[in-house]
Amino acid sequence: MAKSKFEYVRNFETDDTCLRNCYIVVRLDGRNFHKFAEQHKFIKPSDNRALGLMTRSARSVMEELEDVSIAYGQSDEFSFVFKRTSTWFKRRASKLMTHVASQFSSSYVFYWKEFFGEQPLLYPPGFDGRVVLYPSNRNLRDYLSWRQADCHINNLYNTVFWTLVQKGGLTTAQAEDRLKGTLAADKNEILFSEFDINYNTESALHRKGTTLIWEKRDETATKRVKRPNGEEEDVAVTRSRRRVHAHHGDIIGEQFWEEHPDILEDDA
Ligand code: DGT
Ligand code: MG
Ligand code: MG
Ligand code: MG
Ligand code: MG
Repeated sequence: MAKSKFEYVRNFETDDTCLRNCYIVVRLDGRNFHKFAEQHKFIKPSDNRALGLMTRSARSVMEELEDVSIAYGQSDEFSFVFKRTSTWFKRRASKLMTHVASQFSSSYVFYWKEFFGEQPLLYPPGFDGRVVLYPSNRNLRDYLSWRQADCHINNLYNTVFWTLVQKGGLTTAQAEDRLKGTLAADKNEILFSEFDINYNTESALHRKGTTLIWEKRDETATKRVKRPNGEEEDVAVTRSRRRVHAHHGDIIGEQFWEEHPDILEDDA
């Protein structure tokens, strides 16, 4: 086929192929969610409807796109890890990132009502995206540990802060003052001695965030079958199905990785 004289403009496209052998991480973060949370009356400090919707949208990304082996989310962010051997979209960073961002954003709007019910969505939310490559299993684990540590630090702070305000009667300015310079141990102590709250038994979803992975599990369903004699009967059929499962445990230590050895690929 003859090429048009305009064809040359293709050469202006830049190559953004992700380096081979590296895990490709796409992290999304809600745009201006400080304001979005206020306007949609998110519960402080953590709103289970908002977290549930984030997780539902991330699940849609994993189910609709190829090669995401693990995703981790907290607050208004979610990270998606593509297998290091993935050749999806020829590993083009812009394609991967925009597919993740658009699938996530449209799902967030699509499933809004399932989580927020009568609370209307007041304007179309947006998410920024970035791509980061990690060449080793250690680097990838440290990345995920970094995000979970961030979740912990923010959640501990926010839990004490809002407890001081909501249960302790402090103003937000007083609570901020009270927490200035305190360490994690001090914050745990305030919760425990002043409010009888043991931080470690607070919601795991809030303390640890959400990890999504693919897992094979047996699922049993009843199926109606027709016997040779013409009679119908219900029989139990068990199938092993691969599904996205949510975890709210620690991913910094060894245990999670020992229990799920398929997520990381060999460092070669
Ligand atoms: P950005 O990301 O630079 O466009 O700006 P923001 O405002 O999205 O800032 P970011 O991402 O650093 O912080 C997330 C904001 O979202 C933070 O202000 C708290 C809010 N947020 C996230 N989840 C919840 C929630 O469950 N409840 C409430 N009340 N706020 C939340
Ligand atoms: Mg930000
Ligand atoms: Mg944000
Ligand atoms: Mg954020
Ligand atoms: Mg097209």
